[in-house]
Amino acid sequence: MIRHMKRILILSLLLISASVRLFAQHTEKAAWFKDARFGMFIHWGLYSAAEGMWKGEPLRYMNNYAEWLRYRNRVSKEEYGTLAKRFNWDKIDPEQWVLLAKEAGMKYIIITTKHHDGVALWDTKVGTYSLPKLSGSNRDVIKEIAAACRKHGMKLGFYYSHWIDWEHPYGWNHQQELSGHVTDAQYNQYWQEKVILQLRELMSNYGDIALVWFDMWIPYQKSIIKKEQLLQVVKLIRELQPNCLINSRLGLPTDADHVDFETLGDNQFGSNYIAHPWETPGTIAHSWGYNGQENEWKSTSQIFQSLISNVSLNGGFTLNIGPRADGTVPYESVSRLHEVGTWLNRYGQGIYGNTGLDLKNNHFDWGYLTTKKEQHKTIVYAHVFNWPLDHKLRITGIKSRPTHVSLANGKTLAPLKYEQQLSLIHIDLPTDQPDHYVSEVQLTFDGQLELDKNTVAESTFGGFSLKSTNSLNNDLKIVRYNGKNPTHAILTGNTKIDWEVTIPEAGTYSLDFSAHNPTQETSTFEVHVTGQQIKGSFAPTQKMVVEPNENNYTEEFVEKRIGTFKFEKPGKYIVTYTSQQTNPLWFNWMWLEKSN
Ligand code: FHN
Repeated sequence: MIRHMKRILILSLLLISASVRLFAQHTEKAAWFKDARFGMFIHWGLYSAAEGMWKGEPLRYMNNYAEWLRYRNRVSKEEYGTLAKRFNWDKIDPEQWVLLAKEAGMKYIIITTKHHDGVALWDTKVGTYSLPKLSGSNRDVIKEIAAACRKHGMKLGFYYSHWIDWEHPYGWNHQQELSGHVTDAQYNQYWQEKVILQLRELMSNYGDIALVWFDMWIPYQKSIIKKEQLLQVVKLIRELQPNCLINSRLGLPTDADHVDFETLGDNQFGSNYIAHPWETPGTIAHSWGYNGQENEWKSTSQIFQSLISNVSLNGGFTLNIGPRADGTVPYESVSRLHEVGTWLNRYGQGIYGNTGLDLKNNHFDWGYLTTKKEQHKTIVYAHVFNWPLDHKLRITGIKSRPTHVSLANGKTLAPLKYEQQLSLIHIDLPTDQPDHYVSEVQLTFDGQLELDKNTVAESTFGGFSLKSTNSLNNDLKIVRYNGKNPTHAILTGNTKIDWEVTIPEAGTYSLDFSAHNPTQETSTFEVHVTGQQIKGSFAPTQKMVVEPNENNYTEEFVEKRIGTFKFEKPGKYIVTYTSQQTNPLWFNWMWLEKSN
């Protein structure tokens, strides 16, 4: 019996160490991806030539994705194929895309080798529905971009639409929900005679491929795809390109075994620190493929927000452009990419190879922190979007003492004065910010950083906002009004919420309370800190009018001063809220601020 148990123990240890090794291998494999942080997505295909318009009619329905034109506007396969004649091969030069990505400071490119329309951009031997065959040209843009990437030291990834294919009679097509499904056997026919054979070509004939980017945004269990089919794809890629990364939109979770990095939703940016490799695919406009009617170009500062906020949560950003059918990239994209590239050239040291600090989400109201190790030092970069009017940058959450703090102006660094009180750092800034988009303050530390993960961040101008999102209770149910910004937690029954606050100076601090009370009765509660107690009460609140004459009302959150606390000395304190509510109270925040 004991021998049997020993054997089981040894076996499990072997298994654990094998999977740890496997995970380590995969993490190593993805190391370049974690360092790169910024890449270019290119949506280019037959749809680029339609420019979001079919016979005078713009794209149908709510989603203006120009690459969906064939499906949305119900265009026949044959007519759609004629778009290939609009391609201007004299002008098309994929090397220009690679050079643009380089200028923009991007480290990899992902190009659509086959989008949902089923058209192969390369010279596939699987069928005749490919851009070279339909256009009658002998150009293989995938071969050309692969060569240009090699020439310019750019990693190359392939987008391949595995789940949806509107060309193959048995590929997936949303309409099948109404018109009757293809059978599993038919879908498998599509899989074996198109997906597998085409992926084999792509993995065999184009040199080293850094990643394959699949595109299914529902779990495979809810789709027609079978797990064995996905595993077949994984096996094929692992065999032919052992270093190639696979993204989670393959349809399997990020487990290092089958999937090497996670892809969030389109234009969905991180909301918390994720330890495994991940990225957001985002568009520079609304559409992915070129749309002549486009009017939703993202601003350069939005691009910085997207990139830097993701890096601060250990993620990356793959920014899409949609070139036209003559290969040119719209001016709106080029100008933005040049601006981003100019900034990255000056300040990229705080992006490439950086990760985030594992602090509370949305910690700072002025920008984001990123960090990287350099020999025995740790550098923290404060990316300041919102230059504080009082010229004091408040960084909360780092206990280690910086050896120096400086302001970057391109590659030059000017020392800055600072003070540190436990894990609160106050840095004196000059009146003017060096960069009109994002300025970078560098903090250098010897060795590893010691963090103070739980303490509430000090706001610009001082003061602490004790919210449902930065308490010590991770299980609070947080409500998001518009699906995005967290607003409140609905408190009922016995409630206790704690916050850790680092008080910089002794003195009296006032406490304001913001909530909505949807009931008819006044709610009561207590707030404690080091033997002091404030008893609070909160009367019913009303609705408020959002838009006049539209019967559009929302709950009114109001604030009131509920008392003061005396802190005898600076230091760390726990602020505790307690209540026994029979009726729900919609808690918003408490604001703690020095009053004298
Ligand atoms: O339907 C596609 C869309 O056209 C585009 O390719 C994006 C890129 O992430 N993926 C799908 C929608 O999520």
